[in-house]
Amino acid sequence: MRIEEVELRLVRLPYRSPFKTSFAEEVEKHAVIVTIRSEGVEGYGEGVMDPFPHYREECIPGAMHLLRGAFAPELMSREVQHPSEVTARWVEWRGNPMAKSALELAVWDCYARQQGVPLRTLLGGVRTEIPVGASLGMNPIDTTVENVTRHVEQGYQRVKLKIEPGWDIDMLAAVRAVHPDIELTVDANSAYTLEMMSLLRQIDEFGLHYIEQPLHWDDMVDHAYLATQLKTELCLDETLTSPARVKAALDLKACTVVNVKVGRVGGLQAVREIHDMCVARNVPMWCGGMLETGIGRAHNIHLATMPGFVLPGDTASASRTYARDITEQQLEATNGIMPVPEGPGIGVTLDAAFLHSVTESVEVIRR
Ligand code: OSB
Ligand code: MG
Repeated sequence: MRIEEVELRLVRLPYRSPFKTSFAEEVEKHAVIVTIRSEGVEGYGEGVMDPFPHYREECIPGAMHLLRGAFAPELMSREVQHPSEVTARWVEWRGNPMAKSALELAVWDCYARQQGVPLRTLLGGVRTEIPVGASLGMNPIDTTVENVTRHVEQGYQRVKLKIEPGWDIDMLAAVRAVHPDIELTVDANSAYTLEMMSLLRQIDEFGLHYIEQPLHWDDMVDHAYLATQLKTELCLDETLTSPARVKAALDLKACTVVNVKVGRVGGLQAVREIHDMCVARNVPMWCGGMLETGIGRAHNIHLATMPGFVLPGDTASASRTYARDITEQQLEATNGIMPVPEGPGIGVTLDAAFLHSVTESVEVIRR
């Protein structure tokens, strides 16, 4: 395929309610929506960087600089035979997996649309619907218990609670008092250290399936030690930024569950490599989320159809997060099951008028 244009669009979409984690309280989404145009067909990708680097170190201004000045011009300078080869062409620019992923995803979508097949077919997906859980931001304890109850009633297959030191034991005790047996996990987004071992041992007593990223956002060694100290399994998120780092984390036994986010690991080809490695080692995976708009959410659904995604992920109903999404199709789960959007590519299209109303800036880079 010959790519003629890359469009970079910054959008700002309000959340229905603020999303509070141990690292930030966010009231709106800042997304980079990438559109590529090739032989009359468009393809869409989404960048999950934030304006400032609170989750990992990438941020929107840096990603825009690289997309505009490096990845997009390189992509248009030569034919693409297959989307799986694209990110390998950018290895001379180190790191920056989220920026690379935003553009690579658009290439996969465009290629699938040109072939007239759903993206999941190109990925060897085996499911036409995926099991989903939900990630709940931090709220007062009574609100949290109500939120858990509502999500359980809606059929979500697991509930994940955001925690931080001081926002853990009482909250978990209150949730477990009402829901002793539900599939429950916690996500600390790097808020603990090994000095807090007694707190971590208390968290260990709540029958959680796993604890997600308790320690430093780039660490493996301390997580490997922590894993020897707790009964509860560890799942890494922030630390896993490439197939090589997933391999290192598994070799070190720093985690036994893998959260895959396509942006964090550098695109769908990286996801495929991680997938095959985890399947070969019998390591359960699930698809994480970054509160994506309908574009990124649709990509997440397609990738989670691959056979190794055996645990319910975070790709919940869009309506939990947004009053109105930028896609014409609303991505909604029923009874903890998210259908895969039908049609070629990722199966969703942009709602042009609404997209326009939430756009901050647009730039088009041409061959
Ligand atoms: O750590 O999984 C995370 C959202 C933004 C940044 C990091 C995380 C999250 C979530 C929300 O937990 C998942 C979602 O609903 O998309
Ligand atoms: Mg996480």
